[in-house]
Amino acid sequence: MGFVSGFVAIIGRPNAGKSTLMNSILQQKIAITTPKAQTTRNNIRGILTEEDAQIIFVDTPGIHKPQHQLGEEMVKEAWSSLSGVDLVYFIVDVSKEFGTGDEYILKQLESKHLPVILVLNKIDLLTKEQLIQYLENFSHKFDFKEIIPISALKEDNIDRLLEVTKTYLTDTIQYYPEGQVCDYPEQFIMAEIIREKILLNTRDEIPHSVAIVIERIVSKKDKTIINAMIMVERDSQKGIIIGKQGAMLKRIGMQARKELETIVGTTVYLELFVRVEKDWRNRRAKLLQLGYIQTEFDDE
Ligand SMILES: Nc1nc2c(ncn2[C@@H]2O[C@H](COP(=O)(O)OP(=O)(O)OP(=O)(O)O)[C@@H](O)[C@H]2O)c(=O)[nH]1
Ligand SMILES: [Mg+2]
Repeated sequence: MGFVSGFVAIIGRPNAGKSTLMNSILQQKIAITTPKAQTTRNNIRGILTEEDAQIIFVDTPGIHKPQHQLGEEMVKEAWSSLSGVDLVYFIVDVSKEFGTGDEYILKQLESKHLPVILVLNKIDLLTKEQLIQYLENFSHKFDFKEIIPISALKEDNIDRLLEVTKTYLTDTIQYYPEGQVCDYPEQFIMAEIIREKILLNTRDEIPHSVAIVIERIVSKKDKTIINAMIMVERDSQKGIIIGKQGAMLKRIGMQARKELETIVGTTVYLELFVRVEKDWRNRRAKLLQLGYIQTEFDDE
């Protein structure tokens, strides 16, 4: 077989392991991952280039019932990933029961007429018998082209998934230059890394109420100065993010700085400040500013 290429959308409920799978395929952290649902907010392309193939994976926000405009945009974004793709991975967390959320996604997928691979993720959490039971309950729910059990976290059976994926690709164009692994600017990943540290250190409503704006990056030979604004929805949230005598903000800043240093390759001076933007998740102008709505005109 010669060189093949194509696009694969990774679709599923929040927390199924979509971003973990993408990172594990690319052997690099492209997307942030956390135990909190609704971590990913944008479609993110990850590009795998091998001698015989280039596969462009689209990691997407988890499909859920939206509670505000941000959620609506995220779900819209996830579905928009399907336009033009050659293949869909429908990824489920086998440690969770098949639910109405999955049922809803499958119903929507029916109308798309795309080949779908059922990716059973987190098999490290089940015994063989449990997995077989799960399969029996699930496999007849849709005309899946293939069913592939994996562990995205433990990197189990990923090569098999890729091997099968290549058989569904028919293009021969190399879409991206060799060496390019993702499609977003460095500023985006900087903001995401800071958001990840906040998600990992906070709970309840806070993770969902936070957005990051990179306000300034100054690159010098041996240091990078990054100013970032943490947007929250209420004064009380601001207080929690800052913490007692600034302890929480300090911890978030330290964790983010460490990781930022590994990607920019210099010492990083990270200056964080917190601003309250009341109810930003329901304000169109804010969502546009934050890049959660691409443009005024991109609704297919
Ligand atoms: N045990 C186990 N945990 C996993 C596996 N894959 C992902 N996880 C964990 O599941 C959680 C969610 O993973 P994510 O990759 O952020 O999930 P997601 O589908 O991208 O979630 P959203 O972006 O919120 O839609 C994280 O804590 C991961 O470490 C796996 O194969 N096994
Ligand atoms: Mg994700």
